[in-house]
Amino acid sequence: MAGEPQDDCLFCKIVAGQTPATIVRETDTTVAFRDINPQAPTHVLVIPKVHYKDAAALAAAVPEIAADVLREAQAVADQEQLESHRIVFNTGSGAGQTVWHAHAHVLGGRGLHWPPG
Ligand code: D5M
Repeated sequence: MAGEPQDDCLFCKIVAGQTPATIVRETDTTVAFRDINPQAPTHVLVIPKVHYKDAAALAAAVPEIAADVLREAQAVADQEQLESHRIVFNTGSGAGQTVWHAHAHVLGGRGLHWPPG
C-alpha cells in the first residue's frame, strides 16, 4: 500500500532501526541522519518515515509530510548553525537520485557554487 515500508528499501530500514545511521533529529514523521558520503562539512539527509519513491510522489500523496520534511531540513540547518546552506531533492535518475525513498539533502559549511553540476 502507498506509504508502507518496503522490504528492499535502505531508508525504510534506517527508519525501522534495522540499519545503523547517525541520527541528528527525529520527529513523529521524519528522521534526519548524516549522509554516509558527505559532499560538504555538513551533509544531512531528512526523510519521511513513510515510503514514497521521490519528493514528487511524497508531495502529491501527503503534502503535510512533505512540509514536515522541509521544516526539519531547515531545523537541521539551524541546529548545525549554518551561515548559508542548500536544501536539495534530487528527483529522478537524471538528477542523480540513487535511493528511491524521498529525501532532502541539507548541505553547508563551505561555499556552494551555482549552478550545481
Ligand atoms: O542521495 C542518496 C544519498 O544517500 C547519497 O548521498 C548517499 C546516501 N546514503 C546511501 N546509503 C546511506 C546510508 N546507509 N547512510 C547514510 N547515507 C546513505 P541521492 O539524492 O539519491 O543521490
